[in-house]
Amino acid sequence: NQLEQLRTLKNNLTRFMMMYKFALEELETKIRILNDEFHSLHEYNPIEHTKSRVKSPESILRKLSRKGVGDSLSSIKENIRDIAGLRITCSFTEDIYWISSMLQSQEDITVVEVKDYIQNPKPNGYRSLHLILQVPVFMSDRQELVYVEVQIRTIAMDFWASLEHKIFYKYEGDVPKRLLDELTDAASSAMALDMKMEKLHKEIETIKLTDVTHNTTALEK
Ligand code: 0O2
Repeated sequence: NQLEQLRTLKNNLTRFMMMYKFALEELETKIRILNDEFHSLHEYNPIEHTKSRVKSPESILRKLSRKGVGDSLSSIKENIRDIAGLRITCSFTEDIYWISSMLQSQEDITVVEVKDYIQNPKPNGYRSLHLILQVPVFMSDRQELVYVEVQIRTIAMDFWASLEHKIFYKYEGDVPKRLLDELTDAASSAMALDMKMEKLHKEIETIKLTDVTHNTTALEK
């Protein structure tokens, strides 16, 4: 009957959305392990923070109609690959590539797509490394390969993207030219800051290494 059908639909939908939550939890654990291991070896955390979200049903529907694809669960699963989103904010640009390669080399992860907006920033100045991954999720009666979009950026890239996002929404996409120019200019400043911070960080690492070598040699004498 109709009530039974509704109940089945609700259960299917709940399980569908839960799959994305589980995939995010798995990835977050992987990231925490990498961060803790890195910290114990190098005495600093490459990851400042992570943030995950499951896309809202409204946003999924908007994207479906923008892409002009069907709204069955199998179509949503295949066509909307950022239902599960994980954003990783790092200290330095080189940490972004380290985390990305560590994730990509894990056996249970499939790399579907890599978009490098750091090597190739968007015309507005947006920079970030995007990975579309597939993560296996084991449930009581089946295994699902779940798409997750991972965005990896520095604090400066994240600062810029959050402000740009707010401005874009405030003006509903029709941002005045003066503000667009200022945003592009701010993106260059953010890039310059990233380069300067990374240079300083490398200098400090070299000094730390020289100190260790010096102390070890002194101990051996
Ligand atoms: P939200 O609310 O953050 O989820 P695709 O997913 O491949 O169909 P697209 O746009 O080609 O669509 O993917 P892309 O370029 O990888 O961008 C996807 C996400 O990256 C966006 O998600 C944003 O989070 C972020 N992003 C991309 N370009 C910009 C930008 O110019 N400014 C800012 N602030 N963020 C950007 P959503 O779904 O648009 O939004």
